[in-house]
Amino acid sequence: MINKKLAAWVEEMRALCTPDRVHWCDGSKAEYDRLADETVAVGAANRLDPERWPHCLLFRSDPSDVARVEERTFICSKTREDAGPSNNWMDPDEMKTLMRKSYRGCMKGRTLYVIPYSMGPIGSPIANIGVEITDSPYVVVNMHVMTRVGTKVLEALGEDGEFVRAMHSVGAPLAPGQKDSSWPCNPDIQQKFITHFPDTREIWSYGSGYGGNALLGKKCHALRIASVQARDEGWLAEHMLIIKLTNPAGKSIYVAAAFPSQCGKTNFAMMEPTLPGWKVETIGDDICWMKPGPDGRWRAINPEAGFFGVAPGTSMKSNPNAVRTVQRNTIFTNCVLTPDQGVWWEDMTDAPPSKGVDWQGNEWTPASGKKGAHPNARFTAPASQCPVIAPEWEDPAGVPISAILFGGRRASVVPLVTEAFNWQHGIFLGSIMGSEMTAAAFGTVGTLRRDPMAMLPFCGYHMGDYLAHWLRAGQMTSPDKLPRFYYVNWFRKSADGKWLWPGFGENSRVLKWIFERLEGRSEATRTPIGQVPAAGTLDLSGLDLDPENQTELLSVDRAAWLAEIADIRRYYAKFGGHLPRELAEELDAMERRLKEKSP
Ligand code: O2Y
Ligand code: MN
Repeated sequence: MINKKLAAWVEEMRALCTPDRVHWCDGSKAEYDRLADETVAVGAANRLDPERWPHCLLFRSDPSDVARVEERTFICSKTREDAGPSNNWMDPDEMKTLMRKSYRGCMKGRTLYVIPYSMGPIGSPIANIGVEITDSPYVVVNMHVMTRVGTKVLEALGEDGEFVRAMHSVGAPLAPGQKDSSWPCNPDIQQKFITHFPDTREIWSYGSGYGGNALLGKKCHALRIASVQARDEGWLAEHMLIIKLTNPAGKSIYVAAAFPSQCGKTNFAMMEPTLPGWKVETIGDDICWMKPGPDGRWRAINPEAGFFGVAPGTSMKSNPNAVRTVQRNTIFTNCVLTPDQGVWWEDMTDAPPSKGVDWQGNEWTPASGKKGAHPNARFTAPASQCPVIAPEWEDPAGVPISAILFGGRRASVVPLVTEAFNWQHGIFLGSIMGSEMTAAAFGTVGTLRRDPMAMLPFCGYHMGDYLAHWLRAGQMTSPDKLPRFYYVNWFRKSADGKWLWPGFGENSRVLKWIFERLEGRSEATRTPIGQVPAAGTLDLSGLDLDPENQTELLSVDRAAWLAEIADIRRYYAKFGGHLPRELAEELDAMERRLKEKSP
């Protein structure tokens, strides 16, 4: 028996969008294969060489539709105040009136697909169900990979279960006889809308078919809507990867880590440690939902079932496990098509192919000096194919988190690793984290964008209230069960602009120090900003690091931090009365410590 609210909602949207057909997705392999064949038959996708790239597809998007669009993303909570200063806001009724006009008749000539999906293993107490309506077969096949889709979800939903309503249209109706484009969308940026109604747990997306704008289970549901559900229900929905870390003695812990977009989260989540005997296994590469478990520890699941990773820069050097993951059953978007029906992207191999077809469908050679793949080209691959996926990655009970890492790209000021003094101080460190921009899309390259807990673009309510929720979370379990916080920075540079830290697999050295801190086996030195590794406790064996660099990596430059304080005060002022008093006190306390003669 179909869920009554679902049946009514689908009928309402069908009547509004007037598609030619309605298809309820069952989530089967046959369904995936049929849709894949259809996209190839109409010229929307290329099938890659079945010998070398079995069951892989390549799509090319419209040049206007290549990434998330923050400026067209709205949080339509009841009041502007609820959405806070970091979100675009519009009154929910006004937004719906406006968007209904766009949705009216928008699926003419197309199929309306109903995709029941579960974020998290079906039946897990931490998982949550959504239903996406879309007119994009690209979205359907991607949702098959990124979430658990189909009849089994409808069964779990039952007749009266609640679900997140995720409405999507590419916004490109077809007149009778009109030939479809290979990437239908509304190319006018002002006509793209990625809107969220957190109070009613709804998402309405229009005009874009790309990634986070269209695969609504990911950023829209699992972060923006879920962060509000988590606030209301007493749990945490975070922009964090999750790894399992095992020491040479075979003891394992689980670590979550928040890094802003473009900071190498997927690489870190699949890292091959350089330290002998240490092992990193993947639970998730982007999103983490955590609830207090029956044992009083914070238990985490990866709500996703696949990876939607950035292709350019992914190589056997930077992330061999991602390269191995995407060899089959993978959907590529905006990569180069090689003459042998394979895919390529910048920095995938030392030598580029002699020629190919670029992401815009034009003949391309490396000598052209142009990029062949779009910088935000993507692979969509099943998590189960990752060679280092942890066996328990789908455990419905989740995994207990021992440590939470925060980090960003900071060329100066922030040491390699700093341990927070306590929960409140950890939230403070998470609230001041940020990254120096690498893409002009988000501001001037090199300028610092503060991004508390990497959630700035993904929090469905006021960031000040969000930080207050984190402080409350510290009271939800006994203090000895709480994870500890670490602020990390792999991107520090010397005065002459050279990287001080090699990064990648060498980051396992920092993980080893954290592991040993949690076991009470490693020493730390107290500084005004937190605890840094005591001399000799960070394992640098076999690493050819200049002793001066070693000192600089862990140094706390008081003058630079005092300048940072002034910037944080300006940043905090944006939160107005929503800034938790505890965080203002932490800032004052850090300033006092920095001005004291000794730590
Ligand atoms: O550009 C997009 O639509 C994707 S953005 C994305 C994808 C996977 C994981 N993280 C992100 C992000 O922006 O944080
Ligand atoms: Mn992300």
